[in-house]
Amino acid sequence: MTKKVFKGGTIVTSTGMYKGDILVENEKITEIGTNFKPWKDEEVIDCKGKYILPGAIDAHTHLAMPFGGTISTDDYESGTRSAAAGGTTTVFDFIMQDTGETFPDALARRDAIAREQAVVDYSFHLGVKDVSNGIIDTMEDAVKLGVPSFKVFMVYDFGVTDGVFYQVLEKSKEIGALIAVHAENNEMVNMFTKKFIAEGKTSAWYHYLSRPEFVEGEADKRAIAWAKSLNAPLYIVHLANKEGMDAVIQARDEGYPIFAETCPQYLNFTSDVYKRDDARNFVCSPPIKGKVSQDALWDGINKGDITTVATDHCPFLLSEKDWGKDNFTKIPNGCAGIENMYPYMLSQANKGKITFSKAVEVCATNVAKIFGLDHVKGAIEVGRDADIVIYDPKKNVTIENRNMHGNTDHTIWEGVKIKGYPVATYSRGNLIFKDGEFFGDKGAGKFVPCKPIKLTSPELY
Ligand code: DUC
Ligand code: ZN
Ligand code: ZN
Repeated sequence: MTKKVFKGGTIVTSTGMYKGDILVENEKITEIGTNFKPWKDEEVIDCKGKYILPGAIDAHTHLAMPFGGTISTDDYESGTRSAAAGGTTTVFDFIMQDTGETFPDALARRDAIAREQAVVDYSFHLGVKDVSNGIIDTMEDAVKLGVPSFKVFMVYDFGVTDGVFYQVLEKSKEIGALIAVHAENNEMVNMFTKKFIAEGKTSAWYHYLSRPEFVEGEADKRAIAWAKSLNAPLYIVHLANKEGMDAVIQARDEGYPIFAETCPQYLNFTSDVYKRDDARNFVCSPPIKGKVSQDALWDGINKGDITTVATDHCPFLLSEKDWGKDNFTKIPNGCAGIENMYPYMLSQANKGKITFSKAVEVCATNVAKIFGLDHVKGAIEVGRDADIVIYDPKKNVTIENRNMHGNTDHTIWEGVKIKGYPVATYSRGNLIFKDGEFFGDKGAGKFVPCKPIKLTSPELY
């Protein structure tokens, strides 16, 4: 690869912004300085007036996932292409373990597909379904293979019992793993759902009402209580409610290694969307909550109590969403977001809601730290992969699905105005996206093995 120099831009880190030139050789950042003089064989990329950011790391996606009677619309190719177009250069996908399957087997099964398709680098979390017959011990083998994070669901037919959740939390401490949890109270969801359907209350508004704020908050508190009792680290995915946020803050103030992720859909929309004609397109779980929760999430981001922002990207086609137009239980749960997260968070920075450094911290740097890939990803630093995004703070974009790069036929982000936009994306120094055009290659993305995870305090070193 020719040497590349990114010249004259403003580099954004999780702690500040400064003017600097970046030298990239053999896929890595090898030097950062000022006023680099021309060598003779390098390509110079003029970044004057632009910001240079680390590519985002989306810690939460469901690509080609069998769910809700179908398969989520984006596979590893279209999902990672869409990611690249929005400045995301590493994607974590959730692997759903089959019953009886060991964790290394589940990993091999999905990696065989991702390896052929991904256009940006990727890693995995392993979804836990079955730990019987010694399968729990194979968690350690997955850690050794570079996948030290596991997810348990407290809801859905593939959710685990409280006992299994506790067992894997206990195991995680021993083997250097982190347990992520989808926290909602399953019994309550089932009870409300049955009641509303019996009463003929079938619109998408009742999806929201069947999972009211406390249904998530109560489950967050239970999950935190178990993690605290073991002093095990815990990562709450897609936190959307204030009660849970308060419980996370309290646990962190007490010194426990409890971490929370939220998603852009919870930051930009409120439960009012479930009253719209297209409400079913917003159906995801946990559902989008009210304004009080939304404010608490922004506050959590600004105060550092929310550690990461990720998408929960899990799109379905309009025709599939329509299955539930007369019965909310038939709507496949999930929305697209992989291309929108970084532009949205950076736009919020550009509008003054957060700092640019905060956007970089929660979308890239913290994700790399928490999941054990900060030796290669998550920051513009010498020695790390040259996953670089050039951002134009003056380019304004109104999101339209026809300009997105995934396989989905609609987006909940349609019409949302974004102030400033990523204009070029480099994956390990290779240009893969520029000014609306995609240049990446199917299969060019590589699996990134993560280091074992030992989080003993709420601080990320
Ligand atoms: N929630 C969703 O909305 N989709 C995918 C899985 C999940 O937990
Ligand atoms: Zn979930
Ligand atoms: Zn999810």
